[in-house]
Formats: sequence, structure tokens, C-alpha cells
Amino acid sequence: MRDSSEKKVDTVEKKTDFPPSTPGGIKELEKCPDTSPLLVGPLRIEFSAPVTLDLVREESPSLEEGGRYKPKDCVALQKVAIIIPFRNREEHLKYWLYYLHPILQRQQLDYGVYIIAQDGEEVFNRAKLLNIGYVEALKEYDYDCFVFSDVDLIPMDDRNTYKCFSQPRHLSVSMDKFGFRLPYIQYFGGVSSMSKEQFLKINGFPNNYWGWGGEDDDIYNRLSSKGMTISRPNGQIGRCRMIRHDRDKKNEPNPQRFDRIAHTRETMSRDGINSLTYEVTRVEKDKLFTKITVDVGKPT
Ligand code: UDH
Ligand code: NGS
Repeated sequence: MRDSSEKKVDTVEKKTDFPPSTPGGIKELEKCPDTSPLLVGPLRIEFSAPVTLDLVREESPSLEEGGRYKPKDCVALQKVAIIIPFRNREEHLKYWLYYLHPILQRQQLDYGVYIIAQDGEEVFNRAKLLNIGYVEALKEYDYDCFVFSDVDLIPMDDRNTYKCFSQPRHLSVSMDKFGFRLPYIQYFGGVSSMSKEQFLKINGFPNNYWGWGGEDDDIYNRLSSKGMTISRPNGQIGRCRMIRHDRDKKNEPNPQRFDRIAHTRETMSRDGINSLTYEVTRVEKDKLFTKITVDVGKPT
């Protein structure tokens, strides 16, 4: 009988002789690099050319149903759910899909696109839709990172990676409508990302901001009250364009927003992902996205 030290040598030799392989003998994929070699840097973004969903579908051969993708040649470093709050912005969505799918693929992400559409004619509730996106995306796949993006914002540089960092990330730092500057240092609106842990630490987002404004400041207050800081790309890489639009119906400035953001620290433990209620009314799987239409209720 051989002694245990011989056995050990045996195991080591096996590992050296055969590179990591699956039971079928196919070589396992390696992790993707920290920086994707496919990135091209600054991009020309414009909204004059006509774009149709069929055109975008034709140009996205590698997508799987529901707007899902993962790199073929390496294992993505993060599994990212992209959540878009939505109602009646079909024109903007076309441009978003047209520009973002190729960018996200060059960033070598394992990702899915979730359009969370508010049903009915009640006042719009952006932050609640984002909470719903988090919950619904996790029912489908073991995402570890969540990117929350307005439908009308397009990055102008593909080095602005739509992934998560050791601190919550603000990605739309340099918007054309603000003269390519941050409007104020605490600004966290537009496009942001959070890992599952970061999101849960703040009990998700507030559910009671009905109408325009303040919900992004509430999220900032939540992060800062839990001792987190905001990570950002530099102002060059973080440039992005907003598709110009008029104010939407049923998304008027919320007169309660100033009072609400003054009390985030007291309300955040009871208003958030732990108090979220809604009903899914429709799920549509397109090649380019998963669209989940939801009844979010109305202000009480
Ligand atoms: N959204 C919709 N539908 C709506 C309202 C909002 O899809 O009816 C979503 C969409 O993803 C949008 C995001 O929520 O990008 C943020 O809402 P917003 O576009 O109203 O916010 P923003 O600050 O505009 O971009 C405010 C109105 C600006 C009026 C300018 C008039 N010149
Ligand atoms: C602040 C709003 C934010 C908003 C930001 C930029 O004043 O919700 O302006 O708005 N906060 C409050 O109203 C308390 S923007 O210029 O994009 O319309 O995101």
C-alpha cells in the first residue's frame, strides 16, 4: 500500500499534466481581463439618424432573448442587471438599445436589460420602479451588480464601464445638459450602479417619491448615512448625452420632496426594499430587453 505522501505527489502531477478541464474534456474559459481589450474610448453619439427596433435586432446577433448576453471567450467578471424606469419613452428606448448593447458587449459583461414600465396613468415613481427591477431581475438570474439608468442617457465613452465598484458608483458625471459638469457634488441621478450588498445595506430605494425630483438625493443620503462614499469615473470618461425632451405628463415636480429628503435617516429603515409592494401586469421577452409592466399603486 502506498503512503499518503505518495498520494499527494500523484494529485499534483495530474493537475500539471492536464490544464483545467470540464468532465467532457473541453478547456474551461478563463476570466475576462480587468480592462476589456475591446474598448475603443470616445464615441460619437447623436440622435438625428432614424433607428428602428428591427435595425437594432439585426445588429445584435449575439443577444439571447430578454436582452441577455455573456462573452463567448472568457468568463465575465460581473453579472450585471441593467434596470431602466420607463413609461411612454419608446423613441428614447430605441436609441438607448442601439447605442448601449454594443458598448456593454465590448465591456465584456454578463448582462441583462430590464425595462420596468409603470402601468396606468398615475403619478410616475422612478425609485419604486428601480426597486422592482432589482427584485424581478434577481428572480431570473444570480446578478451581483445592478446598474440603474434613465432611458434618455447615453455614455460618450465605452471606458465608462457599466459595472460595480467597491463603493456605489455614479456613472453619468459629465452630462451635456449640465455643460459636462456635475451639477452638485452629492448628485446621484441619471445612471448609477450598486452591488447587491451595497443596495441591501441601504434597504434599497424609497418607495414614496411620487413625481419628479429628490429620490436620487434620498438615495445619496442613504448611502452616506451608512458610511459609503461615491465612486466616479473622471470627467472625460464620464461624458454622456441626454436626449432632449419636454417634461412628461404625470411627472410634475413633487412638492413633498424637500421634506422627504430632510428625513431620510429616520425613514430609510422602514421605507425601502423591505416594504415594497407591487403587481406585475405583463412580461414581454424581446431579443433586446425584458419588459416588465407593473402596477405600482398610487400616492397615499
Ligand atoms: N421616465 C419615463 N417616463 C416618464 C417619466 C420618467 O420613462 O413619464 C423615466 C425615464 O427613464 C427618464 C427617467 O424616468 O429618463 C427620469 O425622468 P425625467 O426624464 O423626467 O427626469 P429628467 O430630470 O427631466 O431627465 C425632467 C424634466 C425636464 C424638463 C425639461 C424641459 N425642457
Ligand atoms: C435636483 C433634484 C434632483 C435632480 C437634480 C437634477 O434639484 O432630484 O436636481 O435635475 N433634487 C430636488 O429637487 C430635491 S435635472 O436638472 O436633471 O432636471 O436629479
